[in-house]
Amino acid sequence: MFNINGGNIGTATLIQGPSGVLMHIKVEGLTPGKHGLHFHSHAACEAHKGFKSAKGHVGKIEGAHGLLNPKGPEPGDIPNLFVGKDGIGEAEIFTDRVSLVEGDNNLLDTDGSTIIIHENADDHLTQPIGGAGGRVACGEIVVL
Ligand SMILES: [Cu+2]
Repeated sequence: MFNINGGNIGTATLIQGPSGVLMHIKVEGLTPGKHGLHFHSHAACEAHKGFKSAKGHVGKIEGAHGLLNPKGPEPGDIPNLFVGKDGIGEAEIFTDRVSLVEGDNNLLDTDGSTIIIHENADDHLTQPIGGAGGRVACGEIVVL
């Protein structure tokens, strides 16, 4: 995971299980509090472009963003990351709405995918990104 200055702030590891993807993320140097966390649809982390080239959420559906949205959620929606006073954020998150294998919402499809950490909390309801604000960190999802 890289911040907007290109600095390496940590790692996210994803594992495909029998019914979904388990992610462990640990990052540092973020502002304390909740940060929106999503899977975005293109494997491109360009800090000088504000990580905009990562494009929108995986499986974007207009009006359907948010884990608490009756029309949602979008496949790329996952819970917020909590960052402590020490600037460290760590979480284990499971979702069955994306995968690392062939099929719908495959994070390893031809244009790849990214994990984006946003500036503010995702309220899981406001369109289009839960009021989460700018993109502060980005990680391309790759096979190691
Ligand atoms: Cu996002």
